[in-house]
Amino acid sequence: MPEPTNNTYDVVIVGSGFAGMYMLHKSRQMGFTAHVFERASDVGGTWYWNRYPGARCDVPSMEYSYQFDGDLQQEWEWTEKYSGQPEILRYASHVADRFDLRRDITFETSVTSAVYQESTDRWTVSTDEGATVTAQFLVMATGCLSSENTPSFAGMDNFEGPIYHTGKWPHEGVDFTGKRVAVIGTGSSGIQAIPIIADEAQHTTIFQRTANYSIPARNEPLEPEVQAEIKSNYAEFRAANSLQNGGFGSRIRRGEIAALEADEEERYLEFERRWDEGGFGFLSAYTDHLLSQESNDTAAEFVRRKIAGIVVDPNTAALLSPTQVLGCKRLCLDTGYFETFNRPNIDLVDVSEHPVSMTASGVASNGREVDVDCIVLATGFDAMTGTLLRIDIRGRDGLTIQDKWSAGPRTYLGLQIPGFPNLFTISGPGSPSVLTNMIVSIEQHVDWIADCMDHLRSNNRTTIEATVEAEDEWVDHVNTVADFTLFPSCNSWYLGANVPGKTRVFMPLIGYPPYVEKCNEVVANGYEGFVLT
Ligand code: N01
Repeated sequence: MPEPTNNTYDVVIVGSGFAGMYMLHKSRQMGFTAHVFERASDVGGTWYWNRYPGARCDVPSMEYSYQFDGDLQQEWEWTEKYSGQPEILRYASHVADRFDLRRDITFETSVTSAVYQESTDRWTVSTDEGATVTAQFLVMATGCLSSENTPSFAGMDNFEGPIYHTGKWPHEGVDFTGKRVAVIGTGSSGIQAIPIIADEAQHTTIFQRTANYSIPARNEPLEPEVQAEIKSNYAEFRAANSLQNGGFGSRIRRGEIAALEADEEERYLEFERRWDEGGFGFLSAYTDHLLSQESNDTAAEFVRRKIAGIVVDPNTAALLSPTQVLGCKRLCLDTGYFETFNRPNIDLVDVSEHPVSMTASGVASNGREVDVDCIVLATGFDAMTGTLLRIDIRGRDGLTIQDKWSAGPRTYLGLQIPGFPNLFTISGPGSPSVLTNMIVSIEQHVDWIADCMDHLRSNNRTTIEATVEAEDEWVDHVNTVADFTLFPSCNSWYLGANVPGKTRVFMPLIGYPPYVEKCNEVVANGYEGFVLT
C-alpha cells in the first residue's frame, strides 16, 4: 500500500471516490504534489461500499462518467443504459489504472484530524494509522452519502442473526437462499434491493415507515449503435447536458407548460408516456411539479393509481401509496418494485406510527413480532455533513467544524467555510451536488478548486478564505431558493430529517446550471467573497 513518500504536500485529498480521483489527477496535471487518504481498500467511494443486490445508478451510463479526458470517454464501453454497481466500480478501477492514481493513495487509512497551523498557513493532517503530513491545501472529497445511518433500534444488540447495512455491504455478498429476511427502509436502496432479495429468500418482510414514489427505470442493454452515435459527438452531448437542470438529460423532453395548463386527459397521456419511457423524465412533464402543490398532486395521483393497478391486494397497495409531495424525497427508479408485493413470500409492515425494535429472533413493531434469520438495514445515510463532522477539523483560532456547524452546515458556494483557509469541500452542503449528476458537479468543483490553487500560486498568494458576509449571503440564498419550492415540505435526508437530533436545514442548493455561472462570476470578479493573503 503506498504510504505517503513525503510529509509535506501541496494538496492532501481525503477520499478516493470520483471526486478524490479526479482531484488527484488534476492536481498532478497542474504540477502540484498531492496525496490521498482513503478508508476503503480501493477506489470507488460510494460504489465501493454500496454493493447491495440491485445497486444501480439512476443517471444514464453515457452521462454518469468522467468527461475530462476525451480518450477515456471514447475507450470505455458501457453495457447497460443504467449501470449496475459492479460495472461502475470496474470503471473507477480502470480510471485509477489508466492515470496511475493508486501510487499516491494510501488505502485503509482514515483521516482522524486536520488542524490549521496559523504560523505556517498549512494544514496538519493525521490518520488512524499514525501518519502525519502537512499540506497547503486540504480537499475534502469525502462524498455526500458516505456515512451510513444506523438507527439505534431498541433491542438491536439482542438480535442473534446478522444485520447488514446496504451502505456497507459485505464484499463476499450475502446468500439469502432459504432465509427469512427483514428489510427496514424503503428509500432508493431498499426499493432496488427488495425485488432481488424477495426473489432469493424463503420469506421477506418489509418494515416501511414512509411509502415512497418510484418510477420504472426501464433499464436495458445499451445498444452499440446508441453508444457509437453519442461518442461520435460526445463533447457536444456533454455540453448540452451541462446546460440542463441538474446537469443531465439533454435528451429528456422537457415540458414547457404548468401541469394545470394541460387538460386532464392530455395530462394523463403525458404521464403515461413518461411512465412507459421510465426514468427521471417523469419529473420533467411539466414546469412546476416542485413549485405548485396542485401540479404535484396530479403527478402524485397518477403514481398512486399505477400502484393500485399493479399491487393486487388493496390493503398492501394502500400502504404502498405515498402521500407526501412527489419528488420531495428523492424520486426512486425501480425494476419490478411494486410487482414484488404480489409474490406469496413477502409481507409489508407499516411502522409509521410505531417504532421498530429487535428481539433475539426477529423484528417487532406495535406488538407484532416477525421471526427472521437476518436483517437488512436500508436506512440511508447521515448525508452531506456526517463524514465531515466525524473528523476533528480545526481551523483558525482552534475553531472546530462541529462548533462552526452546530446549527447546521454553513458554507460559501458549498466550496469553502470561513475560519478554515485553504480547505475546500467537493460537492459540499450549499452546492447543488445531490440534486445533479454527481460526476458533472464533481468535475466542475475540481476544476474550480484547481484553478483557484493555480491562481494563488501564480499571484504569490498563500491562502484563500471565504468571508463571513459571503457565507451569510450564500446561506440565505440557499434557504430562499429552497423555501420557494415544495422541497422543505417532507422529512427528507436533504433536510437531515432522517437522522434523530440532526439540525433541520435544507443542505443542497437548488439551481444547476445557474450555480456554475455564479462560480465563474466570483472568479471573474477577483474571487469575490474570498480574502486572499
Ligand atoms: O436512504 P433513504 P437510501 N425506522 O434515506 C427508513 C442515493 N441512492 O439509502 O422515509 C424505520 O432514502 C426511511 O424512512 P423515512 C439517493 O440519492 C441512489 O435508500 O425516513 N425506518 C427510508 O424509508 C438516495 O436518495 C441510488 O420515514 C427508517 C429509508 O429508511 C440516497 O442515496 C440508489 C428508520 C432510508 O431511505 C439515500 O437512499 C441508492 C427507522 N428508525 C441510493 N430510519 C441510485 O442511484 C430510516 N428509515 C438509484
